[in-house]
Amino acid sequence: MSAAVQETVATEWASAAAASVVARCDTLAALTETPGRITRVYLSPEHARANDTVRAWMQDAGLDTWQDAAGNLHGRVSGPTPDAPVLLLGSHLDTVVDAGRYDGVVGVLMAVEVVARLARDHGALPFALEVVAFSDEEGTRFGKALLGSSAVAGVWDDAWWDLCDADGTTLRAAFTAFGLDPERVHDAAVDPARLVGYLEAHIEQGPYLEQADQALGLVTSIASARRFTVQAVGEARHAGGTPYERRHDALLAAAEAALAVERICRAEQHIGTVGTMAVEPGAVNVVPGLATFAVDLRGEFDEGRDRVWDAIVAAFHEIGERRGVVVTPTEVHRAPAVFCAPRLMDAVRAGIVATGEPAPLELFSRAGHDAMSLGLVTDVAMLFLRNPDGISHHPDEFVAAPDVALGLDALTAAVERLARDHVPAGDGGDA
Ligand code: HGY
Ligand code: MN
Ligand code: MN
Repeated sequence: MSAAVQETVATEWASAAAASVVARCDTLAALTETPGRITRVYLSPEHARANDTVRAWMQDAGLDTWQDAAGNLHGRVSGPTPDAPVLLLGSHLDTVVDAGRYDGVVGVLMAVEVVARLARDHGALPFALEVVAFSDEEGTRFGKALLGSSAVAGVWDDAWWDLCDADGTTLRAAFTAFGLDPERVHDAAVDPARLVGYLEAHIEQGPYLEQADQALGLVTSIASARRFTVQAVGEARHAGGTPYERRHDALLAAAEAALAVERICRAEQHIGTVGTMAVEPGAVNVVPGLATFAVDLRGEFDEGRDRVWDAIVAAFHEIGERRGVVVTPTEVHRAPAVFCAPRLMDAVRAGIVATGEPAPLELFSRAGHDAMSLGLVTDVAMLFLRNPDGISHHPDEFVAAPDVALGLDALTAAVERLARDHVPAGDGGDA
């Protein structure tokens, strides 16, 4: 993939740091459960190895490190006093199945570089800087996304312990096997009163920065999301002897339902995807009796998302009635739209402009991010990096090192701006 045409030139530090970030993304790409593909899920041996690898890099950079009670990795540079407020930066180290190598990872590694530079070159900032490498943003293993950042945000729900992975292992069992204590998970929660806010750099996972010929973008809000597992229960029958009028074909009902998701979402300018489908009994000469599929639904606002979901459920009901198949959705994940904080957006926008880039494209993130969890308890903002052709959740996912370099300069300048404008809590500030 050719690097994007770059007008603005990053600093020498940023160019060197970007080369290291990209090389380290390659190193982490090798920590996978499936050689030749990148798959690294929550509470897996690969999760542990990724934490070990990034912990060493954090320590080399002079950060104090620890793993929290939910398996997230933290690296911190202290503030002027032990009770100084904390600015969080970071992203996630887990991946989808057969993932790209930059989703989440590049944001974690950029945060480490920026924090190390500011600690080295800046002396005491008015707040501590803490990088969080979240352990489960995707929800690949247990279906529920944002588990790691939910724990840090203090919104972990103990009802999740019975979630199961594809092998039937519960979240509780996997947690314990990883060496974590389920009874202590709530210890991972930060005190929102001590937070200055949360900044996350991430690839766009969409085509709009490339279309605008811009290296960096500013996120306005993050998609409102809901995820469902849907069961279509029909009747397994002989593929030869069963006339069509006597069939209750679960696969065909599910197929119609998947097309209904696309039709309704396109008509309503929302985003719905059926990403998995399993059929039973799964024999060439048996009419399928059971189909199980997943729906990922997103929108800019919660109200619109929920209205679209109601229309989808009505379509499922009509299909089921007509085919004599019972179609039952079960919600497994819900995250409200999160709106970035103007105060932090101003800092990120100023950071981008300080690199010499024009005022950035401001866009709504169709992808979910850990900032959705943190946005429940503190101010958040996100810096997007140009992601050629918007390819993501795919091995061809790419980000050009010069764009990473500009992102490093912009993120550094954004933190410097927050430091300059920081008003201590006692003087009317908010952290
Ligand atoms: O699914 C998403 O939007 C994110 O990549 N987890
Ligand atoms: Mn992702
Ligand atoms: Mn991501």
